[in-house]
Amino acid sequence: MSEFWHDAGCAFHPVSGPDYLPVTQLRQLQLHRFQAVVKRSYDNVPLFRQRMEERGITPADFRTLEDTRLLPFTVKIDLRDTYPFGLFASPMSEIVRLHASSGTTGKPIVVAYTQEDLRVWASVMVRCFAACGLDRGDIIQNAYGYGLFTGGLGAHYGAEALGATVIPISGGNTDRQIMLMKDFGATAICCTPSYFLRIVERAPELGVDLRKLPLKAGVFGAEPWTEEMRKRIEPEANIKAYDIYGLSEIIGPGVANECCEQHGLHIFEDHFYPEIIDPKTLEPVPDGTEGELVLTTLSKQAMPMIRYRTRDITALFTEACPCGRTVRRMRRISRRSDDMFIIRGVNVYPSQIEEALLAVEGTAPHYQIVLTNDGTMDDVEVHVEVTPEVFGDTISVMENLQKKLSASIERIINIRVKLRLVEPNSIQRSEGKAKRVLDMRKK
Ligand code: DLL
Repeated sequence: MSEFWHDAGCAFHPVSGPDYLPVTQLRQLQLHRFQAVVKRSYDNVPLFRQRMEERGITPADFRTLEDTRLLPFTVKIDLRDTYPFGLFASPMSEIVRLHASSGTTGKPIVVAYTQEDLRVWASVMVRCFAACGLDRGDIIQNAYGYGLFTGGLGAHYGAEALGATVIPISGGNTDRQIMLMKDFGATAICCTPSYFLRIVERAPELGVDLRKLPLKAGVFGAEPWTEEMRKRIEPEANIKAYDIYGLSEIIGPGVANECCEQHGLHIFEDHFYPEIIDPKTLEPVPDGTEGELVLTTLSKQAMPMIRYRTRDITALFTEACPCGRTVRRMRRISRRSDDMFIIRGVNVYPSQIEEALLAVEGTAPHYQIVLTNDGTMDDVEVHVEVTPEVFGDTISVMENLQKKLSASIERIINIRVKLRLVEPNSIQRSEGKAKRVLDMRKK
């Protein structure tokens, strides 16, 4: 990689490659790949063929990228209905890897990869790491879970393809993470932002000052996190915290990543075609407008996905990025449309609560939102940990903090919610995706 790189001010950038294609060339490539993926799906996946036939369309009808709109959306239920292998477009003899993501109910959803899919996956992960300023010579501690979850192996093969040294530690065993990070001199860590918080919290207890280690970057994703969280994390470990996005149905991690600007995630558009739709009308919205991200895979062989509704809410940027990449950026995913809960008629997202809590000094970034129902109405109580200093302070300091937090939440969501300050370390820590909402409502 190194020969393509130059110092562009804020970090090192590769100056050639698919992230930097002239836009017209990129659109041509997308169209060419889109046509191939439609044909592959039509020829090999009964569900996609049936849906095209119902609309009286064939692969020959796709002449421009806007023609994606001729196709119906694919949703998670389609993966459940065709469980386990019904959406595969390659014979099993060509499939070399399966992953699965556990849903909240019943069977997981299954995804498949050919050799070529794995090569593409590693290549998009290389682009993620490169965007975080990482290269050969870096030591990447991979604390995403290995196994059926795509995070571990996805980041692993990307880091190896980059030429970096991987520490394949997987998630959990925090004391060991900290010991190896120090002893091996890890320069980057990959994990969920909530798990990194656990590491940040534990390190001083073991006498380790993360700020003094060689660690310089965190590649954090797999769950929503906020700008406020970034502001808390970065100084604690003296690192740059980058956002990485992806989902199993599309490939796993590596769909989009922040660059050194840390302002929006570049989507690797030569492999994933993004659209933003209004989740109510299902119509595309203009660039810059918030809506649900819909993705079409442009090169996946084993399991192409056509107009997959991610449920993730974002917006595409309209302006070019100063880093020089031509692939478009999306705003960080702060929420999923199905994470929303309604309290007294108001739509609330966990990320809004996080933003409100972290805006106030004296709280630890650990919180949980507990939903209850007394038989007539839904109610919410926010539990938030206070720092040990505040916890040991007088009642009036605690009351004052409680008031400030309630006011901060009210400012953002316009309703007053119950808030409970809880003692340090009382909210369960996660090793993977954090469980922010505890739904105790009777179904
Ligand atoms: O979480 C893949 C991944 C692994 C991404 C490691 C990044 C790092 P799934 O388990 O299928 O795949 O979950 C996908 O997680 O639809 C989002 O709702 C959420 N998500 C993933 N990355 C982010 C992010 C992996 N950076 C679902 N910000 C997605 C917000 C994210 N949400």
